[in-house]
Amino acid sequence: MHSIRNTIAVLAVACLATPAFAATTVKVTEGGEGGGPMTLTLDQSTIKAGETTFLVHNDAMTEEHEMVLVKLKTADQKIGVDAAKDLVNETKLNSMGEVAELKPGADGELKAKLVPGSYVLLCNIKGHFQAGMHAMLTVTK
Ligand SMILES: [Cu+2]
Repeated sequence: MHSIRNTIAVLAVACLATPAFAATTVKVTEGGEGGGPMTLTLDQSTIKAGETTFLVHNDAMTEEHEMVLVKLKTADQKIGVDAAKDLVNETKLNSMGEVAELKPGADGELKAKLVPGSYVLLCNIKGHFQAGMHAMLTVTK
């Protein structure tokens, strides 16, 4: 597990040191245990368009989390929750990829080429969106 984390750190440093291949890195931290409040936070909420790497860390002790990247039609688009399943209805959303089922303490990575617009990052494990696991990301030109 540590070697994976070190590899990611080395890659991130390599990217920063090579302007010709400059890409934005967004650090995503997820946390919260079953039955309690949960969080999904970004180290920056506005970034420039282009190649973007999301480095996702599950900071929870016992709970699995995931991260789904969704492009919104408008900044105020409502995210529909299927109340019976306690899940976000992903079929109605423009998903651009995800980091699936991260074990507690684990790290994951998602790369995407982002155009200007509004995005939301969310965890769609049962009940987690409603417990607070969503964050907005604005991409500018
Ligand atoms: Cu979650």
